[in-house]
Amino acid sequence: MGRWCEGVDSVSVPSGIRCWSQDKTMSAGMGADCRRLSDAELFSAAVDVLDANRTPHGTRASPHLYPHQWSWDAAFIAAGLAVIDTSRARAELDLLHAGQWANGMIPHIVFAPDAGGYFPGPERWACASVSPHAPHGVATSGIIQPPVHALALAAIMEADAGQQLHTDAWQGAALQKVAAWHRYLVRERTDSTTGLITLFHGWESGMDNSPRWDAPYGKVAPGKDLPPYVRRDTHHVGSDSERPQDEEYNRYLWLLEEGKRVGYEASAWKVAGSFQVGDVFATAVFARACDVAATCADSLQMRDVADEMRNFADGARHAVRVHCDAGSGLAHDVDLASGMPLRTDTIAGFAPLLCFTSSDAEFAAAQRTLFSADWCTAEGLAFPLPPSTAPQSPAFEEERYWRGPVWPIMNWLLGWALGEGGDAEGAAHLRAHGLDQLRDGTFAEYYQPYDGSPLGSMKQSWTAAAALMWLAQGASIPGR
Ligand code: 2M8
Repeated sequence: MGRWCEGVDSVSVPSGIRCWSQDKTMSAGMGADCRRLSDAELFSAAVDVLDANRTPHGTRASPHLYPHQWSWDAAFIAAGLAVIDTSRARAELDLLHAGQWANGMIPHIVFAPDAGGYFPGPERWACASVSPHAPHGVATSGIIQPPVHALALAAIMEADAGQQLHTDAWQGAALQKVAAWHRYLVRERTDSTTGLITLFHGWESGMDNSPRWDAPYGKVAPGKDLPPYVRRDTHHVGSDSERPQDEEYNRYLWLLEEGKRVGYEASAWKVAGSFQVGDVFATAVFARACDVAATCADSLQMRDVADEMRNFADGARHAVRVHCDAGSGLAHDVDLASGMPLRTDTIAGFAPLLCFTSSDAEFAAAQRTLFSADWCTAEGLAFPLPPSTAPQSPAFEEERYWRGPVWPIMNWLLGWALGEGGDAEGAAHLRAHGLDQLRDGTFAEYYQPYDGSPLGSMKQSWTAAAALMWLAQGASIPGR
C-alpha cells in the first residue's frame, strides 16, 4: 500500500484512476480499492509539503527540481500560506520582494544563497554584472513571470483582518512593491500596438514549452557561440518525455544569452530579441491583479495608487478584449515580430475568465468552452479538468509538461477567477474535481489527463498551496 494511502478510510478512488503513492510508484495490488486522502488528511499532507520545502530563504518551488523561489509560485504559495500562517505568508512575499529590481521588475527566480541545484543558476544569468537595476546581495534571474502577486497580498490582508492583526504598515509597504512592479509592466513591457504584455522568453509566460509559442520559437536560432551547458531538470522527473526537449532547451539558453547581452533591458531587447510575443494570458492576469491591487489600496486609503491601478486595469482589459474570438471566447496571443495571431488552443486561451465577469460576453463564451467536450468534459479524461492544451489539438502531448498535462495550479486560478466573475457553479466544479485529483497525496506538478498519473516534480509547493486554498473554502478545516 502506498504511504499516503495508509490509514485512509473513507474516500475511494474513482473508477479508471490508478493509485499512486507519494514516491510515484503505483500501489501494487490496490487497483480500484485504493483509498484516497480525506479532506483532513489532504490538508495536513499539504501543510507537510510546505513545511518540508521551507528554507530560511523562502519556500522552494519543489524539493529537488526547483530548489529556489520562483516569482508566481511564491505568490501562490504565499496565498496558500495565508490559510495557515499569515506571518509566514508575509515573510514569503518579503523574501521575494528582496529580489525586486530597482526598476520595479520582480524577477522570475530569486535564488537561495546556498542551494545550487538548478540550471541555469545565478552565474549563467549574471544579472548584477550586466544590469544597474539588479540587486546586489540577492541573486536573481533577469526575466519575468505572470503578475499574480496582488492576489497574494489580498489573501494575506483578508486573513490578517480575519484574525484582527494590525499589519497596515506591512500591507502599505507590500502594496508599494506591487505597484512598482505594475508600473514596470506598463512602462517597459506593454506593447504599444497591441496593448499586450511583451515577453522576450517563453519562460516569462510560466508555460515554458506550451505550443502557444511553437511558431515564434521556430524562428529562434541558437548561435554557435551558445556557451555549453548540462541540463539538470531531467534528473528529477520520471521520464524525459515529461520535460521539454533538448532542442527547446537550446533556445531557452540562447534567449538567456540575448537578454544578458542587452542587460535584460526591455527597450534594447525589443530591438534585438529573436522571440517577442504579446501574451494575452499575462495581460489578463495583470488586469485582474490591478483590480485587486486597487481594492487593497482602497482599504489602505491609498487613493492615488487605487486610481492608478484601475487605470492600468482598464488598459489591459481592453487589450484582452480585442484579442478574443467572439464564438469560443478564447483569447489569442500575438507574434509581435510578424503581427500574426497565435491561435493554438491552450489553457491560456481562457484569459477572458480572468479579467471579465459573467455579464461580459467574452466571459460567458469562454465559460461555455471550458466545460464543453473540447475541454473539461472531453472523452476519457480521468477528471473533468482542463488539460493545458486542448486534447483534439495536433500539438497535444499527454505527458509533456505544458503541452497537455493537467496543472492543479491552473485549475485553482481558473476556479478562483470563475468565482470572482460570478460563476459559483463553475468554481465549485473545478474545486471539487481539482481536490479529487490531489487525493493521491503526491502533490504533483502536473498530471497525465487520461490515467491521472502524477508527473514532473512530486511535492510541488504551489500544488500544496492550491489544496489549502480550496480546502479553506470548505466547512471544517482542521487547525494547525
Ligand atoms: C517551470 O519553469 C522553470 C523555468 O522557469 C523550469 O522548467 O525550469 C514552469 O512551470 C514555471 O511556470 C514555474 O514557475 C517553475 C517553478 O515551478 O517551473
